[in-house]
Amino acid sequence: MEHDASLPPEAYRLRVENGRITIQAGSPRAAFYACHTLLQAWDTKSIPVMQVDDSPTLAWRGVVEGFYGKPWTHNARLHMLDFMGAHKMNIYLYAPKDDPYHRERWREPYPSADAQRLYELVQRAQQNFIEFVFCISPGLSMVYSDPAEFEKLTAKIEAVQQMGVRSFGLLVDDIPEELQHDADKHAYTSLAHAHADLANRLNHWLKERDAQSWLIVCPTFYHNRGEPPYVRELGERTERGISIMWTGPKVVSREITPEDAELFKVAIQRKPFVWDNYPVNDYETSRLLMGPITGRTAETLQHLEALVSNPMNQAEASKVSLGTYADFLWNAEAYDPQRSWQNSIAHLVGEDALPVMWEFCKQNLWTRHWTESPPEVERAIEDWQTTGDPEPLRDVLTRLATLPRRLKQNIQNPELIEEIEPWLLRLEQISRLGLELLDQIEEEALRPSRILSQLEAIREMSEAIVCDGWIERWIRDTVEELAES
Ligand code: LTM
Repeated sequence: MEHDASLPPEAYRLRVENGRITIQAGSPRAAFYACHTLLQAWDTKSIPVMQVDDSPTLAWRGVVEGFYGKPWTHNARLHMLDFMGAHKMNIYLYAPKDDPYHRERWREPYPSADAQRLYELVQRAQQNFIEFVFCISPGLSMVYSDPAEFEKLTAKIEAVQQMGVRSFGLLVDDIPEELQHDADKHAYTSLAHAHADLANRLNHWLKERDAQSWLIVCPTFYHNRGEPPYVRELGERTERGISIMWTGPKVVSREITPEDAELFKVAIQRKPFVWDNYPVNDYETSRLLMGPITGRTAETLQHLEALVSNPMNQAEASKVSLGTYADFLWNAEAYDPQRSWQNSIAHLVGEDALPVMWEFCKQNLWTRHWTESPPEVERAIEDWQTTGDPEPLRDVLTRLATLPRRLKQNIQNPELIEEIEPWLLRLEQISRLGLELLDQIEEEALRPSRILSQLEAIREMSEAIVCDGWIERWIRDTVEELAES
């Protein structure tokens, strides 16, 4: 293994030939990635002869733990950092909205047990060559112009700096869109003025202590095409070198085009740092988002500084789409969502369990922001409605009803099973009820109140939605129609 200073920092050359493995790398991180490529190619018996010249499409690729609701557990985070390292992701933003010390109680220091856990995360990130970004969200209550408030902010940051962290996020998303305090209304002409001033002061404070430090700001208006005056003013007033986040044209952006990125870039006078709200499900906790990332292109990435995915509250389940993010961000030109999706699932659950897990993922792709073509069962329902033949629909429902059992038999990942249990249960119960309805119709023995009360009982058991809710709707509509006629 040798250092080759002529290579870009994350690039490596890997040769497996003549019984020798040679790695030339632009940095220790690149050498680490070369080793992971070797591990990927190793089938536990041999490593194929190969020549790999590799480097990423985008410089910063990773995850922002930035959702509302139950934050990930400590173990889930540790495993996530290992997962990210193995997938050549290099940045993790710690920003769980419901960590009280990150947002509501931002002024207070972390209790020692929490600080210890944070320290362990920082260490684990370092082992995986991941930039750990500690984020703080003071905007709900901070008096920006008050020097005492600034001192509290820097005291909090200093404690994390001492853990070896050099990158910080100042997040002012999801706060009032106007200045709240009289002192600030006197000191500043606008919210953007206050945010830029705070960011600049914090950046100076950081740079004085460590010239390599990095400040990333998430603005209050983070989803647009650069139109709000706030965005332009923030871009103008915030010093170069401070990064500015953006979620695309929408909060949850189905697409982020190069044109969108260019417009926002011009407004903020730097490349945007994308906070990508997929596969996050905090706005619709009844759903899982198990699809690959789509709607962004290699060309989009040329306009960005970084892209981090905001995942689901379910850390393990999020790894399906995160694996596809990793592929896309590393080699966007070659990215094939379907192939990457299957590889990602296989990596998570093993080759043998791929077909059954893939089947499960296909039943969990929809939210109101993220629509896909309808599930297979919807087509089977339509066919039944037009032909009257129940058999194809019976086949689909039988497959769905047995999917949870088949999945549990094949998957050795208890954390994943625990996370997706409500959706497994719903899939089994609702498919069985659908089968019962078909039987009753066939036997001309429909018992509407029995079916509807079971439907209600299933609904009350959990909020989980599978197959975009098609089976529930079909059962209810069919029973009501038949009962009427
Ligand atoms: O997206 C941003 C910058 N902020 C919040 C996130 O914390 C939240 O997870 C997502 C999805 O609900 N939406 C937001 O506005």
